Amino acid sequence: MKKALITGIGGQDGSYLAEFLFKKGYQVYGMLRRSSTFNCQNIEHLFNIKESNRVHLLYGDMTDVDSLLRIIKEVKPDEIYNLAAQSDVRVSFDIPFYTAQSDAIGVLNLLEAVKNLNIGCKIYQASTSELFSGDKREAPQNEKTSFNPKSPYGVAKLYGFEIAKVYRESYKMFVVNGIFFNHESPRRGENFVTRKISVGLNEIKSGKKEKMFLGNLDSKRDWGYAPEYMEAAWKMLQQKTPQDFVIATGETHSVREFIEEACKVLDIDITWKGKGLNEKGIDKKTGKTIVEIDPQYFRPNEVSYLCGDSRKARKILNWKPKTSFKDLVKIMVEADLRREKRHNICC
Ligand code: NAP
Ligand code: F7E
Repeated sequence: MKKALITGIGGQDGSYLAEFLFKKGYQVYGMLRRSSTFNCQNIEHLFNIKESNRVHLLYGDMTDVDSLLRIIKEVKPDEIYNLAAQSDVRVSFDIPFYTAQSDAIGVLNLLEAVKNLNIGCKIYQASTSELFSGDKREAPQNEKTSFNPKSPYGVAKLYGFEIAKVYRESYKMFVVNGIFFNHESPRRGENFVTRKISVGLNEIKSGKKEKMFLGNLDSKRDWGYAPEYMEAAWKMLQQKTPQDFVIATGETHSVREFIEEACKVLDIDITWKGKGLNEKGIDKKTGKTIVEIDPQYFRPNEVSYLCGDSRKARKILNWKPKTSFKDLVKIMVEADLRREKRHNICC
């Protein structure tokens, strides 16, 4: 039975990947960092099923090389999926040192641990479209587009990308970078914009709050559905030779479009009034303002336009996205609607 180690198993991607590998018959090991509050909501269900002895959790941290050595020595995985990271781009401007420690040096810690233990396992490194500048003239972005990150997060991830390549080329290790564009789901953290909108509009609809505050509504992202992206990560490790891939839908939408689509799902008729910081989203039926701009959500620097070209993955991995933008929004908003209803019954 193949053994896979997932760092960041409790996050959005880690939880979907754990499910996917479990279904494929893997013995799944997840690295979790210690927290004062329970941080395994996304994977709880995996422990309530038959054969739950195929999922194991171990405490460790990307910034603590000793914990990585201990875990890798104990597990001896065939595949490692390095998903653990301080993944919030805006927050990376507040905590750039920690972001560099976990997202850049953490990758080096992992590669060194595998090299020194001489385990010979395959490694997937979670890279990102935040490596690109977001300049529309360079879109759609693919494996050949130049990198020009705009945030401490992007720079830390660029180090992770390059050091993974260096270890692949210097030590003949099987290490691959997945340059993944934004991918979302009902398990997305609530501070990322898609989930913030999905949760926020449901709370407005149920009367729990009056309005929500957002940042740059004109920013454009290539949003896909997270579980499909985890299949691509697995496929990348099943290739004969290690290579990097862009994974994206090839469609781009603005934050404003995401809000409009989410409003349709909840039968809210939204109209926009004003410009810049004074722009407001108004519910036509009630006349109430439901969206306002708060400059605290702007970033010191922004990646404005992302649209990925995943032709290489389509050809070599035989991977393509299945969920449309419209369906993704529906999946997320309806999941939060059910959650909101359950919550209202319980409280
Ligand atoms: P996520 O939900 O934020 O999950 C990240 C996970 O990493 C969390 O479980 C977190 O644990 C853990 N973690 C953070 N710092 C750690 C550390 N120092 N040591 C050990 N664990 C640590 O992120 P995601 O959306 O699943 O993304 C997975 C990976 O893909 C990340 O590396 C992200 O940067 C990258 N990525 C994501 C996207 C996307 O659109 N989702 C696109 C491109 C790349 P806690 O729960 O304790 O915080
Ligand atoms: O922002 C704009 C914001 O935080 C998307 C991470 O998974 O994907 C993610 O990074 C856009 C940005 O994701 C708000 O300015 C407007 O332009 O949801 P986000 P992200 O920064 O694209 C990449 C690929 C990763 O690798 C990262 O780990 O939405 N925006 N108003 C807002 N964003 C947030 N968070 N909150 C707002 O109120």
